[in-house]
This record gives sequence, C-alpha cells and structure tokens, in this order.
Amino acid sequence: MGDNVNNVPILDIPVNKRILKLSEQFYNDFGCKPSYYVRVPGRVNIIGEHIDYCGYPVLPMALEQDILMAANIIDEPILYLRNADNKYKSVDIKINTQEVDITPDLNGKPYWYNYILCGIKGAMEHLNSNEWKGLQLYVDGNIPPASGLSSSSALVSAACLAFLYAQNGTLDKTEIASLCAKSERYIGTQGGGMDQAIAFLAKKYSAQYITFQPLNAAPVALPEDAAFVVAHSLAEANKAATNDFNRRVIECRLAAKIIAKLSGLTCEGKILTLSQLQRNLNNNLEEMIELVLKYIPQEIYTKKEICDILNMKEAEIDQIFLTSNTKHLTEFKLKQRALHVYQEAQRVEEFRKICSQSELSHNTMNGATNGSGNGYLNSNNSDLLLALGKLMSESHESLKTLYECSHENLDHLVNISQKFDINSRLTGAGWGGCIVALCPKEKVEQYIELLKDEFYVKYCKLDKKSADSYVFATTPNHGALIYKNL
Ligand code: ADP
Ligand code: NG1
Ligand code: MG
Repeated sequence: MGDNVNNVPILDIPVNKRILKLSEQFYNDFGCKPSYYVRVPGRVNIIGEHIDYCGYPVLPMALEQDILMAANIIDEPILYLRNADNKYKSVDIKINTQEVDITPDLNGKPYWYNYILCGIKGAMEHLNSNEWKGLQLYVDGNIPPASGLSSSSALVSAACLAFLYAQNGTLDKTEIASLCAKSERYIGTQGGGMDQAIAFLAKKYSAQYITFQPLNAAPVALPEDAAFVVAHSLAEANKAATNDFNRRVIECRLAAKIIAKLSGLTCEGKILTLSQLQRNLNNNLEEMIELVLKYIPQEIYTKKEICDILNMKEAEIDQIFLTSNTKHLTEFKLKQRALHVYQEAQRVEEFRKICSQSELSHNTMNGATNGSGNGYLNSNNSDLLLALGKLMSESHESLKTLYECSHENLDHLVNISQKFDINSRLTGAGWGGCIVALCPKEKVEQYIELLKDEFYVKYCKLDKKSADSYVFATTPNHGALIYKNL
C-alpha cells in the first residue's frame, strides 16, 4: 500500500494479549501464523443523525472498540472466514469471478459474513480483475453488534482493506472510505457514508466534522472537562434485516423531489437529496424549514397522492426512488422526516460553531494555537457544556418524535440521564442500540453508577456486575490501521 501519508498507516505488529490470542486461534485453525492484521474502529456519532444520506455534515468520533482481523494471503482464490465468537459460524467461499452472493437468510437477515463479502465485492469491482489471491481471515470484534456503534461498517471496511492489501491495491484513506460506503450498500441499506468515513479518517483526541461530496474530515476540539459516555439500551437492531432504515431514506428523497417540483426548480429531475435541493434553491436551512411547512404540510402522503403531485406513474416512482424493500409501502411521512433533517443539520452547525468559538477565544486568551495542545478544548466552562448538551437533547427529541427511530429503552436511558442533569441522545441509526451522553468529567463515575442502578438493575433486572460491559466513557480514537512485521 505504499507509505503515502494519506494511505492507511502500516505499523509493526503490537505485542499484546489480544493479538497473541488471535494469532494462536489463527494458527490452530489454519496451521500457520497470520501475515498481517487490519484494525478498524467503531464510532459514536456525537450529533448529526440520519442526515449523512441527505448530504449533510455529521460529527462522529472513533471508538477504542474495533474489528481486528488476522489475515494470510493464499494462492487459491478461496476465502476462509472464521470468527473468534463461535456464534458466527465458519464458512469457505470460492471467488473465481467478481460475482459475489450476498443473499440474506430466509428471514431477510444478513449472514455475518455477508458484511465481509460486501467489502470484498467492492474491492473486486474497484480492482476490476478476474484473478484473485485468496485469504484466510480470522475476525475478532469487540464493538457491540447491531447497537448504533457501527460494527457493520468496521467489518465491511476491515474486509475491504484486507482484500485490497492482499491484491496489492493502493488507495488513500478518503478513496477507501468512499469505496467502503458504496460496498456496504450491497447489504441492502442506503447509508450515507459517515461510518466508513470516520473509520478511516478519524484522529486521536478530536471528533471529526465530516462533509460529503467531496468527502472531507476536519477535526473538532471537544471540551476537555467533558466526557462522552455510551450506554447500551439492551435492545439490538440489525438495520439490514428490516426496512425501517431504507424507509427513512426514501421518505427524504420523496420530500426533496416534491419540494423541488412545487417550488418550480428547473433542474427538478436531478434532485435526489434534501441538501441538493437546498443548494439548488440557494436557501439557508431556516428557509428550507419554511418550504417544508409550505409544500409538504400533510401528516401522511399516500403513494397515489405522491404520484399525482409529481405527475409520475407508480412504476416510475418505484424505479427512481424506492428500494426493493420499500416498493410495497403505500404511505409516507415526508414533513416530519424533512423537518428533522434540516433542523438536525442546523444543530450540527451550531455544535461545531460553539466548539470552534470556544477554541478560538481560549487560544486568543492564551496566545496558544491549539488549546491544551492535545486537541481538546480547555474550556472549564459549564455554559459551554450546557449549550452543547441542549443540542444533543433536542436531537434526541427530534429522532424520537419526528424521525420515529427511538426505542422505549433508549428513551428511558435519556430520561434517567435528564433527571441527573445530563443531556444525551440516541446514537447511530436507532430502533435500539446506544445513547451517547455529554457528562462533566467530575460526574462520570456517579453518572455511570446511576445508570447501572436505575437502568440496568432496576429497569432491566440485570445484576450490577454484568452492567459493567454495557456502559463506558470514551475518548476519540484514531482510524484504521494495518499491522505487519516491518
Ligand atoms: P451496527 O449499528 O452495529 O452497525 P448493523 O445492523 O449495521 O449494526 O450491523 C450489525 C451486524 O454486523 C450484526 O448483526 C452482524 O451480522 C455483523 N457483525 C457485527 N460485529 C460482528 C463481529 N464481531 N463478527 C461478525 N459479525 C459482526
Ligand atoms: P449504524 O447505526 O451504524 O448502522 C447507520 C448508517 C449511517 C447513518 C446512521 C444514522 C450505514 C452503514 N450506516 O448507522 O450512514 O445514516 O445510521 O445517522 O448505513
Ligand atoms: Mg451499521
């Protein structure tokens, strides 16, 4: 992969218990040592939910939890896929061509290795060859799966990276992030690219403000006196197993299309996202909110109504806007989804502005160029935490009421936190998964205790010790890496 600074870094194999154990498991299964490893982190999105696929910026950071994949290149074009967790069954798959079968199980749920195949299919199409080296792969993941912390993208991205490396492919981080975003859509969800972007472009100590088209990541210094606490709701949601996720994506597309048509845009035919619509109308976000209320005021739109407004046949709507798992839907909520998107986009801008203004004023006061020098905002300012926290709370309320992607356990976690004056929100796609809370550092221990007592023990009836693995404070981590003997 070369040593270009924009490429995924290649480091010497670290000596630690996890690597040693994985190497041993690999040896027991394959009779040889892995020749390299790839490591791709999960992420927590601080703010900007369900807007990446509408083209709006988001503000995630990488977690310490990751997918670690041990790999060995072989001559026969076969993938030998193994997992350290034995609930994920072993499988061997021939890869003679670029045809990769990513069909889910009979209930429509993807097999675990389908995420690996997505990454490999994407890499194959990118390299566009018909001759492949095979791989022995052993996966060890510790990102809670189906929980909004992006275990899926870490798995897709790790597979794509491991495969590209095996075929001697070169790509910089931005290119591979875009390739992995495209690859993961083979699982069936029409995601926006936030997860794969942060997986590759993350930097230690700062969150990233990710913009799309073109893809870019700019560091955002977070308050030094704040901790981000992640707490699991104990409800899992596999996003590719239902049409909840894609339904939201297409409701946003239809909203964009109708507003484009009714506001008389000449390039209406080309509009697919709410951000394209905004750009073409040359409006600010406040003006977009007014247009939503003016042009799509109804609580519900039937497919027939949408056809009439757009002057299109049902078959055309199906082909242009809908996905295979949303074609049968007959009613859509457009106003609510579009309002969430534009208001959430405003909250991201506000969040970023507050962080950068505080950084600026701190630096001016101290004559420094970078706060405390470690990428954090040396704020010591409770107003700042309050302002940021308020935006996170508003985000949750909007996801719950307008976007309808929360879960009663998530709402309960948010309410418990609120009573303790901690602002929080669901993170990731929702319907289960985790909350992320902004907590003053000095209150972290107390807050985690409270969640254990009030949520895990009292509400979920767990014993306190087992609650340990469901709630943790986290700091921004770095992005994907390759390890090999240098
Ligand atoms: P997330 O919010 O974690 O990205 P998704 O619904 O997008 O949730 O993807 C979750 C799926 O990813 C799991 O159901 C499983 O198939 C796969 N997955 C996640 N982590 C692992 C792992 N360590 N090993 C195998 N498969 C995994
Ligand atoms: P999770 O929760 O990790 O599956 C999904 C999408 C993101 C983004 C968020 C909601 C994929 C791979 N991920 O994340 O792009 O839309 O939901 O903000 O589709
Ligand atoms: Mg996912």
